[in-house]
Amino acid sequence: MVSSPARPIRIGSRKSQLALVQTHWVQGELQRLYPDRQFDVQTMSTQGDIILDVALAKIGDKGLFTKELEVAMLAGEVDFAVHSLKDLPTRLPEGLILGCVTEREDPADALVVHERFKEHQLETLPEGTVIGTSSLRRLAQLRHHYPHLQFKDVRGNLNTRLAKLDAGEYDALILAAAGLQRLSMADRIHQLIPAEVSLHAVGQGALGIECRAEDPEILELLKALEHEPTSQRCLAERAFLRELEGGCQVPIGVNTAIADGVLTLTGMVASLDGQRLLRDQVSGPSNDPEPLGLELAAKLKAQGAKEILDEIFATVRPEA
Ligand code: DPM
Repeated sequence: MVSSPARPIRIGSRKSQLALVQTHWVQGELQRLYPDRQFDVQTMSTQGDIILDVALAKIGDKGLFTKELEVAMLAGEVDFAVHSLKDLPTRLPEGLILGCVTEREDPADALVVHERFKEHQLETLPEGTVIGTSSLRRLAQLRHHYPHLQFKDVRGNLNTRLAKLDAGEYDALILAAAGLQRLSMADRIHQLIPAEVSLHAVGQGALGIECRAEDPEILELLKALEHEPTSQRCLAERAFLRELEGGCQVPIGVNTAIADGVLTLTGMVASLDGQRLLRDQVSGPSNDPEPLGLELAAKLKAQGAKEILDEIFATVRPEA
């Protein structure tokens, strides 16, 4: 008997340029590794793509950029979905898991400036400079270090944001270096912001592939794209965020490094005005990353992190 040909594999993706670049990269890698299989991409819009006129922090954080893709996976319409790991909630719906984490790009935040500020660095920007960001994490940390700067919400994809900057609506933007790199716009990076000033978001710079928990065939295929050190770092970061009950829109930042089998996780929680900023660090074996996240969360809670976060939830999302 002739065995039936293997089914085509369907990859779910958002439609944004960045999402498509990321998904096509995954598709290309898998195609190269498994030349006999067929990989198709199916795109869909998510709430985060549709609601553009409301500040991100006000619409909550429960899978704004992932829900529609998750519904399609659970319905069996697509087999896995490629996300920017930082947009993937730390708690996934029943039946879905984080199947693979790919090698991380530089997770740092980057300063992008309008022409007229090209002689400046972050530390020399004058009083009243208007920085575009919708990230409470970037806002709180920059206010902490540079209280004389002004902040203004900015939404839309990277091209839209850069066009608004160039049109003069903002003096500068803070964006993830990784996103600019993936879109071949690394030349727009004016300065990489050091971790001492801005700790990056949990999972920033890595791709997370989400799939059905009970799909061994897909899980096996995805294993080939897993980058273990990135995965260990991101699992520690995600455990930290999960334990602090923070969704994607909270002033929580992290930094991780692995050396000689030891993972060091640095984390911070800040108030929106930047006046209170708690920061601490833990280290432990990199092959058991999640307890480190829990340990760091407990340390920051003991210093008042929960009170800071509760205040923010009450002011930013009174309905939550
Ligand atoms: C999340 C945040 C932002 C995105 C919040 C944060 C930035 C929003 C803004 C959770 N998702 O970082 O504190 O600055 O207004 C997003 C970007 C990328 C994935 C763009 C960016 C690309 C980098 C990556 C939006 N999601 O951060 O500049 O894949 O890590």
